[in-house]
Amino acid sequence: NVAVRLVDYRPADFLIDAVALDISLDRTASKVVATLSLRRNPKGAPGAPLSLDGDDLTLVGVKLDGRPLGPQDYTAAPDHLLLEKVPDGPFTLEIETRVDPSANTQLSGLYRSGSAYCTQCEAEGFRRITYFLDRPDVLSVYTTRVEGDKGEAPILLSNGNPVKSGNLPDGRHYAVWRDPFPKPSYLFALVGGDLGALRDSFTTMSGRKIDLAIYVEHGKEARATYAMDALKRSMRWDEEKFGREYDLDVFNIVAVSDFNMGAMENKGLNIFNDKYVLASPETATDGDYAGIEGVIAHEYFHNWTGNRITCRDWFQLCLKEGLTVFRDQEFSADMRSRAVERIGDVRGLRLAQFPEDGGPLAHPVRPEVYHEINNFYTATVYEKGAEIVRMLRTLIGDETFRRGMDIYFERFDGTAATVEDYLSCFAEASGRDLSHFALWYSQAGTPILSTEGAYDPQAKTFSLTLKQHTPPTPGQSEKKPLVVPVAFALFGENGEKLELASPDARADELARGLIELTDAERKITFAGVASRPVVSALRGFSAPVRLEPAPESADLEKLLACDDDPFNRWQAAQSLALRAIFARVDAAKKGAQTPQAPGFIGALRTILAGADADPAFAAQALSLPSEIDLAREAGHDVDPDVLFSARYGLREEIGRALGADAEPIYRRLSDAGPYSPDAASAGRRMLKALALDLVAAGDPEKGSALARSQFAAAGNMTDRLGALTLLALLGGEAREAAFAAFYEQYKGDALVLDKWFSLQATIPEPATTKRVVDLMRHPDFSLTNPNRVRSLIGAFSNANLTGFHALDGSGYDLLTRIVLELDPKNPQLAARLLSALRSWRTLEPRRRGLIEERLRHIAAQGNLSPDTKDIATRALS
Ligand code: BAL
Ligand code: ZN
Repeated sequence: NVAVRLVDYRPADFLIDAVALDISLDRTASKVVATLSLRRNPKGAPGAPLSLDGDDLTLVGVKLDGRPLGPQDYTAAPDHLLLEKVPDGPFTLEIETRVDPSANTQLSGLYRSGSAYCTQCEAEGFRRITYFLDRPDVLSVYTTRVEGDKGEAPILLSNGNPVKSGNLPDGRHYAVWRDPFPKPSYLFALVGGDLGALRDSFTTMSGRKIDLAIYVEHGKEARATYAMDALKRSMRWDEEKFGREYDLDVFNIVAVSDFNMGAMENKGLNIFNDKYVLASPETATDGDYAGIEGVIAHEYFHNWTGNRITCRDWFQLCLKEGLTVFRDQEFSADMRSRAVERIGDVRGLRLAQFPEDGGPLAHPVRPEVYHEINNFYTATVYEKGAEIVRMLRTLIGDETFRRGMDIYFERFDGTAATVEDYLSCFAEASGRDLSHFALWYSQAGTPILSTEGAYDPQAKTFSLTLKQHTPPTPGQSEKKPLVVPVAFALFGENGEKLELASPDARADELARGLIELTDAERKITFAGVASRPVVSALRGFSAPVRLEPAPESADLEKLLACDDDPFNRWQAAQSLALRAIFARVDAAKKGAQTPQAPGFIGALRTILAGADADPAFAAQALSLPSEIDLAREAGHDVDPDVLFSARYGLREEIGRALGADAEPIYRRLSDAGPYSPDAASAGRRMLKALALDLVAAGDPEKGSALARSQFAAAGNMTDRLGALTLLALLGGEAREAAFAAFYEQYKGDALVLDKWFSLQATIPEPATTKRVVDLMRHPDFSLTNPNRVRSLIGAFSNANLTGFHALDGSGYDLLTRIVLELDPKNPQLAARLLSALRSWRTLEPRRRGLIEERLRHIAAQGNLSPDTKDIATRALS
């Protein structure tokens, strides 16, 4: 693939005002007739030929203003249709193509999932249905007639409102849909199938009644109840928080089981991976419920941030994705515990985005070049993109942020916008120059923030020096200081929060406890400080940076006890845990005696004692950083086995000390009533699982007995899977028996079986590679279903640090084999799996060498897809 560059952006030479699609569904030869109302774009190149995008298309015929064209009038290939001469005035072009949905294993364009027909057009799937100007800045009004067999596809859906439907000869029927809102082709969708529906309605703030439906496999309608509830809450929330009302008469969601992404925001017809729709207490965990709520909200919120205002080009992807992630995070924070939500979001950012930013795949939130756009649906664009929006709100304040959003909706509705357009609204609302802030969009890499305090007991002053620097990333060796909002507070000897007075900070900075660091360094001297204070910096994780080094342990223990910012209380516990684990790592490397961590364990005991006040928070604070967290924090020469031993050892030390305190908590929480997915109940279950883990860490036999009875008696999937997770770790006969029983119970349920595959793939022991290989031969394993592939291979390579990185290279061989086998079938999925190797340079030399060999082997394959080639090449760069 050639490089596409932001600087090369040019408006399209033609506009397509209206599209009339007539699609006749057939399993192997669906007929597509697209009638495009075209005219020259006044902003395009005068006299330019008409060049339409295609991908794997079979052309049947072309008509211009109703007149059939001959081959002398155009050049056609599977990937383009070129008309050198077209009228200067408006004209229509009718294009007939054939597509084979059954052969479409890429799951992009029109394909089959089970017995249903469905589409996925973002980013460039529409060109696999018809020739088109398949770019997000060409906005058209669509009318879609879908025709299908009445038995095979009684449900025929597309974007917009239903216009008419009727019967046809030969057992066929049709439906016509019209979407009055101009949209880019990537938002087109179509579904045909025999599906059940859960129906409801929503009355908007102006009193319009919207018909809602969620289409699922027959018999699973009840499992969409929670998704429907989340949808209605999302609709209300967007009205209340952003003044955004829904605009069509219907809103449809369809759940399919074969889907590359989580879900897709097609106008009025969201198509979802069924993982983010279907839930019942017996089949879904609390995490699944939270995921459904978040993704339903995310796709719904796209109606305004993404659909009504879309992106000018794919470089602006964060404009819709970062903003919409921010909106769904805020929604979940309002629906659940704000503090726990923030902790979860930051954990997610550190898990997925920090490694991206710190490795060879690093790219700015708004990239400047790509070879394959599908590889830029990344944690950087999404999650760091959301953090930028959050920082903007932090800097200008909630009210001004809302005013800026209002301006954005007002001014750019119906357009394809840019990051500059977006920022201009907030510059106007706040009166601030945001040009320096905008650097967050173009500079890659995670900044490192350090704080240094100096107390002067004579002068009663405390000087705080903040410094920032960003390590180089591929293609960006020189980094500039960014605008970093540092939320902070000082705590006195008795844990009291100090009033802030300093000539070195603006009054509003002192009043808000928010320092704006805009240079590489800033020193602020606070006056009237009676004793050496403790600094709580980066409260609420006010910027996506690494704070290094963490405060001294005594200060962390104090923050854990007195900080009124729950995020930083949690962070203090994490930092103490990291210190205790890395002390063990250092001792192991030197062959020294294993250090104990009495201070840390004392702090955990206090959290456990007060856990009832906020069980979800306590569970988060008591959870040790994962091995993946440890590898990231170590940053170089990572030996997964050493990290595993150190973490496991500390877990045992904590278990021996706190198991007796944890057991009564576990028993008390086991008496919960019927399952409810609400956040408070989920928090209690989270604490219960944590308490059980503590008991098992100190006394594995007792833990195993409790886990076995919980597994057998569980009334919901959260408890059952929690018990199975512990049994999987403890090993032995009990583990195998539990896995067998679980399979027997759920063998007909794909989403639950995904959990069964995943959990086995993440057992941290050398035999797991063989288990994964065996599971690939299991009758329920299939390379054609992305959820199944992710559940086994994705989980193994991303979430099993010791197993995947086994020193014999067997994990790397397995991934290489699967990526190469999958690549011709589903390149997006293959490329995504391969990106598990993105942090290879942080490993110790032997593993680094093994991975490099495999990456070079993959990159050298002659017929690699652009997707996989791009990841392999960049990973080696
Ligand atoms: N636009 C792709 C799926 C999503 O981010 O909502
Ligand atoms: Zn999105």
